[in-house]
Amino acid sequence: MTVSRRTLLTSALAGGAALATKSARAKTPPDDTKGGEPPATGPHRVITPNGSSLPSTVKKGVRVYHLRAEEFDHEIAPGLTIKAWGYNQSTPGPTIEATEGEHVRIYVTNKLPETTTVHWHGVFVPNGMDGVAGLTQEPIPPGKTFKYEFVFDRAGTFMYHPHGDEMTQIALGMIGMIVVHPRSGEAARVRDYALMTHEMLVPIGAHRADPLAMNDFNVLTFNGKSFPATEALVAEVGDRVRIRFGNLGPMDHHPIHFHGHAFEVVATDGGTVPPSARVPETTVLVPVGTVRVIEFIARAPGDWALHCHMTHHAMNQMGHAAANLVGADPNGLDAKLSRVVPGYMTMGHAGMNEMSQMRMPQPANAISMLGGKGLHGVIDMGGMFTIVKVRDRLHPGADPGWYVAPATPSEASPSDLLGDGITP
Ligand SMILES: [Cu+2]
Repeated sequence: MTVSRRTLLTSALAGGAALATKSARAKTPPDDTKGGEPPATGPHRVITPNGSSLPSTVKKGVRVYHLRAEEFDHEIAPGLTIKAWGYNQSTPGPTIEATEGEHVRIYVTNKLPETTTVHWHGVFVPNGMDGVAGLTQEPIPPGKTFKYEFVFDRAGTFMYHPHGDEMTQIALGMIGMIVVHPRSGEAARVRDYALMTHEMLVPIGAHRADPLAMNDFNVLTFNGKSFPATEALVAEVGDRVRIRFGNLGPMDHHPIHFHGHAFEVVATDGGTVPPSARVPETTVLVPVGTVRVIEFIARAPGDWALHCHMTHHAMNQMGHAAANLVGADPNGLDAKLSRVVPGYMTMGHAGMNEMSQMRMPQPANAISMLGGKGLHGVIDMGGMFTIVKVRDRLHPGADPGWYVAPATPSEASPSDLLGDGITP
């Protein structure tokens, strides 16, 4: 589990960038097409762990973007690479960032074998730009490039996805987030993160998610990655941290739980939650088709888990059809099967933790029970699980490593037990 250099650098810069851009907002952005090649740039202030923001250029006061809908190889975690559909070789697609009031033009090139569209979920667009195949537009044929044009008339967190054969296209990974920054800037320095949840059913050994799946999803992701491939989020004690959760998975709502802190839901894809309506939470339910934006102050140093609280959503590619062996005595079975399968050992009779500990040989292209390595041994979590690394001070460019706690649980001594009247 490492934090990439890029994440740390962008995290460290995020606060400063938010302040620096504060004064330069209300005017039309300068036309960066003058003087040769336009720089690939944009109002990048959100960190998309394991992802990126979509580059843009400004032409005559209009911010211009280009999305390419296409198939590509995508690694969920080391050991599992799938044929995904997404945008610009990425699932989720790159985060689209803009500033409130900006006029934008978004080109969409369809490199898929079937038609597609893009719907701007939560954005108030003119009806003709709403991206619903058949209802508001002709679908984009394979090989063609269509353009969408509208104004981001309010700040907020929104999403984008196809609205034509969405069952197939979303199932294979066609989702993305939109962040529109307020023209007035941020009231305070904030570490701003975007995390999209997704779920797929990838049969063991297969290279493609099953678009017909309605349950038994076995690949659960934050920004297209399953733990231990999820990049950690970082913050310094005292920092205001914002996490924008978006769920464009096919079926499941995700109760996302954060350790060691309480937070408030400050916004949804519908707008800002009035302060009087906010309540302290440690888990936020992010239903399908919604955004939930949380904010908290990083209160204590540590490696704090952030994960879906549905236990099957924080694991990797378990076969849900496996027999329940918890509590079974497999000794006789092991002995008999060892005659035909040397070294055979029934797994799972003392719970599932042993399976991540043993590092069982895997079938090709599968991450069943892939766990992470932690300071105290194997982390037998997977799927929709990541870590928020809070430190007193972060050093830009340096991996914060594992947090070494001053105290962890240790075995009780006989005098502890006696003194406190505990009989094991
Ligand atoms: Cu979940």
